[in-house]
Order: sequence, then C-alpha cells, then structure tokens
Amino acid sequence: MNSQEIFNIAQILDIATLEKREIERITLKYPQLELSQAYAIQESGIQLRIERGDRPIGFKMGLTSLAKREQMNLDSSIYGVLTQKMKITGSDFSLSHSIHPRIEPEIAFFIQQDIQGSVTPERVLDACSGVCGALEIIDSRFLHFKYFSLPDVIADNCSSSYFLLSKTIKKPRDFDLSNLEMSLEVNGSVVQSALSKEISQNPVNSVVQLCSMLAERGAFLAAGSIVLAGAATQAIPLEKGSAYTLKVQNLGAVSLRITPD
Ligand code: OOG
Ligand code: MG
Repeated sequence: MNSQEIFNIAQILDIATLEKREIERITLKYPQLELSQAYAIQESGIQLRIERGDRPIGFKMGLTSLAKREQMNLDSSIYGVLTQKMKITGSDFSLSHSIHPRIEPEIAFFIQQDIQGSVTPERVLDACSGVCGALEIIDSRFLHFKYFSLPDVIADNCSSSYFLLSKTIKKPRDFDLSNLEMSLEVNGSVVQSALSKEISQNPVNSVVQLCSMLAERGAFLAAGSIVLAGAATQAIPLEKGSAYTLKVQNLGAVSLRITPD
C-alpha cells in the first residue's frame, strides 16, 4: 500500500466522520491491510484534523478489558489519538455529530514528563501528576458498529469520538489504582459495574503498554498528554434525553446529559 492509498483511506474515514455516514470496513477492499498500515492511516486522519485547526492532546488505549474484547470480538490492545475537539467541556451533549454512539467507563491519566519505550508502572506513576474518572463516547464509522477487524478499527482511530473528564483529580499513589469500584448509571440506575483491575489488571499497565506501542512507531508519550486507559466494562448505546453518570471509588462522579433534540 503506497502513501497515496493511505491518504485516500484516511480521507474516506474523515469524510464519513464529518458527514455522519457509515461506510464499509476497509478490509473488505484491502484484506491484507497490516496493523502498521492501519496506524499510518490513523496518523494521516489526525493530520486532516490538524489542518482543520484541531490539536492532539493525548491517547486512548482500547480493548484493554475482557469485557470490551468480548463485546467487539477482538483480542488485542490498540491505541488512538485524542484531540482537543474531542474533549467535552460542559455537561450537556447533543448527538447531532454522532452516528451510533456508545458510552463507556474509563480512568484517565495526566502525564507530566515525557516517557518513552519500555517503562515500568512505577516510572509511569512518577511521570503522572493525576488520575480521574472519564466517560468516553465511542462512535464507529463502520456499518452497524460491527464486524470490523483490528486494522479497520485502528485506521478509524479506534472509534474515538468524544470524552469527558471528571473534575476530581487525585494523585495516582493516593490509593490502590487496581481496586477501584466503577459504576455506570443511566438515569440513576446502575447498568454496568466493574473493578478497575478489569483494565489491564491495573489501568497503569495500559499506559505502560501504550509507551511500548508508541515506541514501535518511533513515537513517545509527551509531557502534557492525557491518556484514557480503556473501558472497564462493555460500552452501552447513548439515547437522546438520558443522563449518564460514572462513579469511581475515591475519584467522585462525572455526568453527561444527552439533549433531547
Ligand atoms: C474500539 C475502541 C475500544 C476501549 O476503551 O476499549 C475502546 C471499539 O470498541 O470500537 O475505546
Ligand atoms: Mg474507550
């Protein structure tokens, strides 16, 4: 696959996002698509966003829990890029820019020193100024949010769409990061719950893994980055007019109300 083809696929995915149009998965036309080519498509897509005035602010890890791997029928961790325009700042959210959005409970890390290559969890905790709960809204550009393979979802920036961070931020060594109760409520009723160890045995391990995956592509985790460690439970579809709350033990709550329009 040459650089023109990589750019063309990135552009098809970018237009699908902008026009809220579902498309066939890429591997239907390119069954041999490799993971490295998929990451190249992802990077090319981020470049298109940058040209529209957006800015990368971190990364998200995906498929780091068994619940997510089983839900998506995919079996290894992946990463995508988070940008400024994906960050939700208020507590109301309209689905007007979404295709078939889902929401999932996550833990986010604030990284304050560059970290590179093969690192220990302790090194990640040294470089981390804070952790918080986060709601991620994922939205696939592929038909029915189904049947795609790892290269497809990587090319599609790992279904990234939006995310919301909790206002409560704590130092990562203030408590055991692997044993936090997490629950996702819809209109006040718990619909998903798990311990944070569901995320890579400990969410910090997602950041360790991200560093080595970035190193494989000649990249690193820069100071100032936000990292989502991956969902602890399955994602659930977003409904207009409903309210979604993530509660994380020691880390408070974060809520999002979907506008009825
Ligand atoms: C891929 C994105 C996975 C997570 O937290 O596991 C992800 C998908 O589910 O479409 O964000
Ligand atoms: Mg996620």
